[in-house]
Amino acid sequence: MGLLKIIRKIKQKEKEIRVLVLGLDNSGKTTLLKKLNGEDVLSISPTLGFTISTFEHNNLKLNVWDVGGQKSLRAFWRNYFESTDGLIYVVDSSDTFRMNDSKQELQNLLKEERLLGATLLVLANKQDLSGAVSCETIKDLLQLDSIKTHHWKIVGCSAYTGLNLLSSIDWLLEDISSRQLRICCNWTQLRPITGKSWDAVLIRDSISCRPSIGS
Ligand SMILES: Nc1nc2c(ncn2[C@@H]2O[C@H](COP(=O)(O)OP(=O)(O)OP(=O)(O)O)[C@@H](O)[C@H]2O)c(=O)[nH]1
Ligand SMILES: [Mg+2]
Repeated sequence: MGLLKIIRKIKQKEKEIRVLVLGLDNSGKTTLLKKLNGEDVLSISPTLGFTISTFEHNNLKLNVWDVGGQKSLRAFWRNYFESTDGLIYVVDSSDTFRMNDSKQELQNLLKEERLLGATLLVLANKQDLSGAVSCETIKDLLQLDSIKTHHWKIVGCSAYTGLNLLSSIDWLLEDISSRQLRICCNWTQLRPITGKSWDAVLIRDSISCRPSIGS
């Protein structure tokens, strides 16, 4: 069995992947989650608190937290950081006026200790609009190249048409899985368990990335 398959199996049994979706209000967070869930995307109201959705994707169970992005609500984002495996940061690619605010909010998030282990996927949403700036431009405006603390990727997408939504989630999950695999490799290198096969080591120790005390 491939190692990623093993991790997926363990994840299914022991822990679901937790994904936090943040970004300024009106960036399209709720719309893109509804699109992924096959729901109607034309009657969506601003999120005033948060919504949790559960998805099955590539045999993994995702708990996705969609938190309202209005300015008055951003102070509450920190209440959702704990145990986050992946952060999806959504940008309205047509909202050049607020791009600097978006950059500032993202930079604040990247300083958060509780998000340090999370993979970052930036979604440059609303690429279907004629006024949308390109993914490359948004990468520069948000200064993503300066990020050294997180694995990151930016993808241009459209919550309306579905462009690139699934493939970007694929990347996020692969990155989360492979990062956990790397951490678990480190554990096994640090504390080899004699007589145990890779599978046994992985199943016992990997996903929480904590050594099992006393073994
Ligand atoms: N053209 C276009 N409009 C979109 C797209 N995604 C979202 N919208 C529109 O953008 C507006 C805001 O979408 P929401 O999904 O409510 O945005 P949000 O980020 O959840 O906003 P908050 O809940 O307030 O944080 C709605 O009018 C959507 O129809 C897209 O890909 N293309
Ligand atoms: Mg919303």
